[in-house]
Amino acid sequence: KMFNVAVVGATGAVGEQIIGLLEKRDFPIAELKLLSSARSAGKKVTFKGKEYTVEEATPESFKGVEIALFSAGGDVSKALAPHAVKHGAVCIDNTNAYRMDPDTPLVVPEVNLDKVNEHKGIIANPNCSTIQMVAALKPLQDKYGISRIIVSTYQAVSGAGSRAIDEMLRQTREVLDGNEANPDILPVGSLPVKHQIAFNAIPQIDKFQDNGYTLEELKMVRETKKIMDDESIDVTATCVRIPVVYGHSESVYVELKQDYELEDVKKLLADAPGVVLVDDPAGQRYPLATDAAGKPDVFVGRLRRDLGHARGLNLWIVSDNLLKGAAWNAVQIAEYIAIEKP
Ligand code: 11C
Repeated sequence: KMFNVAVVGATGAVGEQIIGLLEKRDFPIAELKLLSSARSAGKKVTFKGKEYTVEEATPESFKGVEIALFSAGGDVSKALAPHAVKHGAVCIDNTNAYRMDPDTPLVVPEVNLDKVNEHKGIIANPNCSTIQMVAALKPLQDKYGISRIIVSTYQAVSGAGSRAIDEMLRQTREVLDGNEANPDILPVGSLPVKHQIAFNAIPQIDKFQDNGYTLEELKMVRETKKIMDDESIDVTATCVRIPVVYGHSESVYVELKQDYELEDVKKLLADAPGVVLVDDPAGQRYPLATDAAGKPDVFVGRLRRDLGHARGLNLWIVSDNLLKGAAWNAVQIAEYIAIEKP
């Protein structure tokens, strides 16, 4: 069977990757609609050698659409996904709009693919920094149980969109030319205070909440519990933006519920779906954002036992935030719906 597919946010950093993956994976598409906000409507996008004109997304755009992939921001998903559902489409939403809605499955295929079958029209794709962490930790949860996670992230600017990439590159040139860097977008486009990202580390991703955490940090806490289906896991996160273009890196400390042997954990992760173990201290080999960029996998290394807590384990987890962190996870779900679902 072939499907009528819509991509909402077709000109964005994630939308571009989704379109590239649909082409590369030869997704069974009958008709493709490329949609965007009014601002980007009219732009041309090539898919399988054919030029498409991006149209403004409206409630009526979804007539006849069977699978809709949304990545145009939470407000667009809130406004339009219900219309797409009314027209009979299954929506895979890359935004924060529906993730914590109890009626909406929050899916990382390597962790909880079965939840897709419970959808009521919308399936949420988790936040990029959450996806790569839970994909790597799931085998440990299954074998040993996890009581606690402490994560610090080193996140690429592409997570804040293509304009943030441009800003980082521009500021780098400004500083190298001996000029002042002009912050314009980061850390949060809609807030008045801006900070330099070139040659810097900004400990703020998204807006601060009343409890002193940023929304990005709370996404990691809440989404991890929901995807791993265990409210009892203690999760604490510190999310930091660094001047890397593609690939989020994470220092993750986990406390397991049962004793473990390091060699068993290595074997478990080496065999885990979607995970690549790169852990060779003698050869100075470990996951790097520059190696992960452009690849669909989650890379894990620097495995070592905590020096104080016998069931504590440290890991370094890296993945391309636009691929497994967003577009690839969404297309995996779409492929399940279109091709594999019983
Ligand atoms: C970032 N994680 O790196 C964000 C981008 O909720 O899907 C993804 C935001 C989201 O800035």
